[in-house]
Amino acid sequence: MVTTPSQPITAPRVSKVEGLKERSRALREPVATEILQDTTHFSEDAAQILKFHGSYQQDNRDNRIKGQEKDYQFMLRTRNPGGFIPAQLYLALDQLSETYGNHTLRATTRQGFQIHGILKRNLKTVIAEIVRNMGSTLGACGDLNRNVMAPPAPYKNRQDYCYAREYADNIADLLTPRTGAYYEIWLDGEKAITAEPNPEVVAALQRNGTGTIFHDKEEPIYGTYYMPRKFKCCVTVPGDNSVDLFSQDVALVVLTNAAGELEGFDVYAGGGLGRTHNKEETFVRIADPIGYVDKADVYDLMKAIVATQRDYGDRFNRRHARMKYLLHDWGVEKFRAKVEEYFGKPIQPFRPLPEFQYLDYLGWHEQGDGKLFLGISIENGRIKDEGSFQLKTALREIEQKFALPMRLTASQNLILYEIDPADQVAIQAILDRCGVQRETAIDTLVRYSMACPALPTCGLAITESERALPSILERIRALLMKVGLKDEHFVIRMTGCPNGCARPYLAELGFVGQSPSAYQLWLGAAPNQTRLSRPYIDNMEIDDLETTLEPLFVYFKKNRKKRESFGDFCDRVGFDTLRQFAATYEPATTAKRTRHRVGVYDPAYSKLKAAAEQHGKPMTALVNEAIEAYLKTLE
Ligand code: SRM
Ligand code: SF4
Repeated sequence: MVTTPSQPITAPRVSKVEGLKERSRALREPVATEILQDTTHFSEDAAQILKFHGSYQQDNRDNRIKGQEKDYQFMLRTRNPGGFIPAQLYLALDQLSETYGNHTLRATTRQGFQIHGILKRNLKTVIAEIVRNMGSTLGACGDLNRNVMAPPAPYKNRQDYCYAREYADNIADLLTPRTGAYYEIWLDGEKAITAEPNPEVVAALQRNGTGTIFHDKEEPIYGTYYMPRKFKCCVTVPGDNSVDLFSQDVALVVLTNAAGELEGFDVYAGGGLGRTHNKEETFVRIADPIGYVDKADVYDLMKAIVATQRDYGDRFNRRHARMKYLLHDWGVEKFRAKVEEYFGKPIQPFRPLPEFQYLDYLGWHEQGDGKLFLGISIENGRIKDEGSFQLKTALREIEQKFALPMRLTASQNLILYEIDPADQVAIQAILDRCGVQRETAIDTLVRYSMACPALPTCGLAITESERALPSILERIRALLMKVGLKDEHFVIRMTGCPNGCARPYLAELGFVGQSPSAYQLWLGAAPNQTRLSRPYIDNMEIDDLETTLEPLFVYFKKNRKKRESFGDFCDRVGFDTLRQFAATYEPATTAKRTRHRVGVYDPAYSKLKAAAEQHGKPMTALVNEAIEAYLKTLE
């Protein structure tokens, strides 16, 4: 029996950000006033509201000098459901990053692009240019629904994939902020040319149901206060976990009938990875199965879930304001019952699903209609030109010549599609000439790794991440060689703080910034990202990487089951066993411990990189040769 929603409890006190949202006049102020001022940066209050427009105020932390003004700059993030980037938008972003940014583009872990390094005086030009080129940054950050993810594979002959992309677009439309502030501030009121919204979405927006819609003309779903915190969704298909669905606030799984027609969706809710060191009220959580919904009801169910979090999410403690805490505090049954009150009917039982797989879609594939698609690996998502590696130039040349649509992936890579088979050789030749490695040549540790940006742009970073991971992966590969696991690979992810932007808690080996030169080590997640990892070491100095990991790898080699992955193994044997073995472990060879510094400034790393370029060899090949030469000296 479903009742109408009870009145949400009004929090006696709310956080400062709630007041800012209320006074912002639907996200207009103080941004509208301060953008006109000739200053290098916004006030703190305006910077909070600016996030809803897709921009973060940052400073280059490498340039901080005590007593001097910070080197202020802005990060802009695009919002493109399912990672879709038309060729025209890509070329515009490429040009904007050259003219106004730091000459790089960064593919994010939620299928968006970021430009870093924009000055305040150029922010309006850059946003306006993005919108005029079919893009948007509205709602890419802030307390509302973020970029909606979907599998990036552009299959044309798989109806389920087509539905996943279509519904990701529609849910993004449903939950887009309606305020006119964005166009008033950045385009002087000029309206963007966008595709007509889906009529079912328009109808859903007008249907009040049982309290899901506010009587607020400007923001019918969000109302004056928007959401208590960020909100994240994805739509995927059975078996495809290219979107890390268990980390999402809401994940929908497309279910089709035998004829391939859409029937409805399985629904998961309550995932989230952000946490704070030493704050026990914050923790990582994977999404729970909530139930099944028919396709006709999916928008109403999404509205009901959003309304539940909107009205009952914690508006006082922002650390505790994500929907995962509501699920944790209430339990699934109570959460489901509250959602049903808004939904107006019972949610149907969850339908069984096959096992999920992690898929990265790198390399050449048929897209199902005679055309091809190509997945290109972007190390840590950074599209740049550096020495003989000219990925940015290659993509520009390809887009100028072939105007291919693009889909960004949730693992910071990209897919070019609609490729005429006659153009395959020419496209591959551009990539080869520009030093972009084919997926088969990439070290598998690199292929399955991710790092967040961290220093120098992220204001919350405690340690290096993007700049440190390449040298750390080299060291791990060398260690695997040493213990006789030369071809082994597993998912490694690193973040510069516990917020978890590169989803390290779903990696088999996760590094989480703990103090300037130390990381927490998380182990035991499933290789298909369906189980969380757990903290194995709280504070590992990066110098101790080899001494920490070597016993684990040796024990893994000796005791793993056939084809058991590192994450599954650590989970199965348990951390007590691993710790016991590590405590008594004597390295077979007494390899001298070397001092390592974190990041691109690591002298050993820079030397190796220069040698690799000079000899035209991958860095791993040089490391392997050096290890083999060293081992020979011991024989
Ligand atoms: Fe994130 C904050 C970068 C995906 C959890 N994230 C930030 C900020 C904006 C730092 C800040 O608040 O000042 C980072 C900007 C760094 C920079 O210099 O660019 C930042 N987050 C990123 C990106 C670019 C990382 C990347 O390697 O690609 C990702 C952008 C995705 C996008 O296109 O929208 C990114 N962030 C994530 C994810 C992964 C995901 O969404 O799938 C998470 C964990 C999942 C989750 O939300 O539970 C994530 N970011 C956070 C949090 C912790 C939120 C929480 O629940 O406590 C923060 C801090 C905050 O919100 O207070 C944060
Ligand atoms: Fe910044 Fe932390 Fe996110 Fe890395 S994980 S980008 S350091 S907030």
